[in-house]
Amino acid sequence: MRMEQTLILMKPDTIQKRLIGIVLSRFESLGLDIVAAKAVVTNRALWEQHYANLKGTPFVDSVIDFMMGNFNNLPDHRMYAFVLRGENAISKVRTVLGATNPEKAEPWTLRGQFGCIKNDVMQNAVHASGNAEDAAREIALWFKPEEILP
Ligand code: IDP
Ligand code: MG
Repeated sequence: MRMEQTLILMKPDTIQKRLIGIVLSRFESLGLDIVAAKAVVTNRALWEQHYANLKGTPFVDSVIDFMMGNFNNLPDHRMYAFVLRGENAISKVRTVLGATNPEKAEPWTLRGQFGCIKNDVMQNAVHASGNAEDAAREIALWFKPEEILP
């Protein structure tokens, strides 16, 4: 068992469907602590850094458009970001999150329940860090050290 931190972002489909509370509740139920939380107006430069690991893929630009809310007609480029902390937080969250493609996600997972049921891999409810290296990079990108509980 390892004490870990992971970055959570509520994707525009979750924001639009007003499911943030339910999603957060599922993470709290895992015994994880919310150690940072904020609402942010994002810009493309931030997303390009966040999705540095997707650079060069044919879909990175459309993922960024989607995350900026351009598909959902949200009133601004808002995003809700959280840091969760706990034993094996990264893998616990990924297990509850389910497969990237909601159509392939198990029905008890967040993506299985709240992702787009049609084969739209973009509308998959939540971003969560994939591994410890990504988590450290992503948390440093979205939060200043003093915004995270000690
Ligand atoms: P993850 O969110 O499960 O970690 P990643 O492979 O890191 O999945 O991809 C980041 C995001 O990019 C996914 O959540 C999904 O929204 C989008 N994505 C992944 N693969 C594709 C694809 O083949 N076409 C379009 N969008 C994709
Ligand atoms: Mg990923």
